[in-house]
Amino acid sequence: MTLMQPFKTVLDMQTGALQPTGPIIQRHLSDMQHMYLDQEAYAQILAVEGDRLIYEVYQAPGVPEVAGQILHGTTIIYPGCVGQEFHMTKGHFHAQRDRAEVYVGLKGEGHLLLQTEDGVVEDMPMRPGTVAYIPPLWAHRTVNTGEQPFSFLSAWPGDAGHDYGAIEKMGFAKLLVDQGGQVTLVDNPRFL
Ligand code: M6P
Ligand code: ZN
Repeated sequence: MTLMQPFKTVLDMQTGALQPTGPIIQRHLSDMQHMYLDQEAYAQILAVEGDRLIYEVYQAPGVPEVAGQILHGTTIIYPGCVGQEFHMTKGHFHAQRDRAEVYVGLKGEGHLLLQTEDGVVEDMPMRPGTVAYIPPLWAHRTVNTGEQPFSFLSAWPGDAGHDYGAIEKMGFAKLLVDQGGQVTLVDNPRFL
């Protein structure tokens, strides 16, 4: 391994942005076409309002994606729903299944959904100060269940990689929906 310079970034606690940052990933509604259950609501939003920004990821710059390194950054999920389903990240397994991750809640209110390959789901509410441990073998998705942006810090092994395949096809076994103002976990009818 080559010697690398230590560095720091500054986290803006108000917005969740990192400074300086590496590339910023922005995911709009159209990047998540088949991920929301209510396809009519999806099409309606695109037609009437346009391609809304769902979430952004700021990744600390210059960390090589190799074993031994710790990739880290912040995610900001903007508030809102598609149909009844709250705004969320795509969600992924680590390509190397035996790699873990840590999330720290910064601002706003959300949930971390975790799921095994067998479809067992854990639902973990997250607030500022929540430190969530995502063990190896669990897929993970975050959901903004509040009315403000929900931001969190994450750190994961440099060689973990992202595997979106299974989640893109079937989603998670459970969905977080707004039922008359109540945050409710329901079965995903598309999950087989
Ligand atoms: C967190 C980390 C990142 C991930 C991001 C968005 O910041 O887990 O690795 O990329 O959330 O989640 P996704 O990649 O599932 O859209
Ligand atoms: Zn991850």
